[in-house]
Amino acid sequence: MLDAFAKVVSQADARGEYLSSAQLDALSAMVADGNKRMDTVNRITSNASAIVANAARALFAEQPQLIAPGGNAYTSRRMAACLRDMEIILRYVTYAIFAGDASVLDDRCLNGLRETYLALGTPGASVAVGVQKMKDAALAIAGDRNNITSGDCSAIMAEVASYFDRAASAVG
Ligand code: PEB
Repeated sequence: MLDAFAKVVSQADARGEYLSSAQLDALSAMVADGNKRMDTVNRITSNASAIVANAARALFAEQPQLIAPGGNAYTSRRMAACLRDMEIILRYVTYAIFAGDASVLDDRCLNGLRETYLALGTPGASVAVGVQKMKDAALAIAGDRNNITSGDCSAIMAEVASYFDRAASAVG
């Protein structure tokens, strides 16, 4: 598992090079904008259950076959597993945002997930739709301009979106 700093160091070390000034500038910009990252993680984390519950409700409204008898989220055991899966994915996305690097999400959550869903007979495409719905909710909450110092958040919002997209395309 790497963060943005360790990633740059390991890439430079693999080439036996010093850190370049472009790399130093990029990391320095990341530090300068660090409060945006922390606020984003804090907002998503403190609204995690609402993000999961609303995304799941919207998914089941769109794909009611999932909760109909015989569906992949039918019976409270499967429903619980489904909500838990969405919560796990959201949690790893918050780790990736915090670290500024996708490797924790890749290594500990997404690696082999598609195969797991195939083996379980769980529709990965539906999980991907649920992840996209979490993305929309998380972006709305993290990008809310109320009660926050106003500034340009487009870079961190695009980064947040990319981790959700990564999770969705890993299973969809
Ligand atoms: C991945 N999910 C399930 C299982 C595993 C995961 C390993 C099998 C074991 C179990 O049931 O607990 N676990 C999960 C994960 C990590 C991990 C992401 C990452 C570290 O360790 N059903 C639906 C929806 C979808 C869903 C489309 C959006 O209809 C999910 C939610 N996952 C779902 C369901 C099961 C499951 C298991 C229903 C239970 C499947 C079954 O037992 O029939």
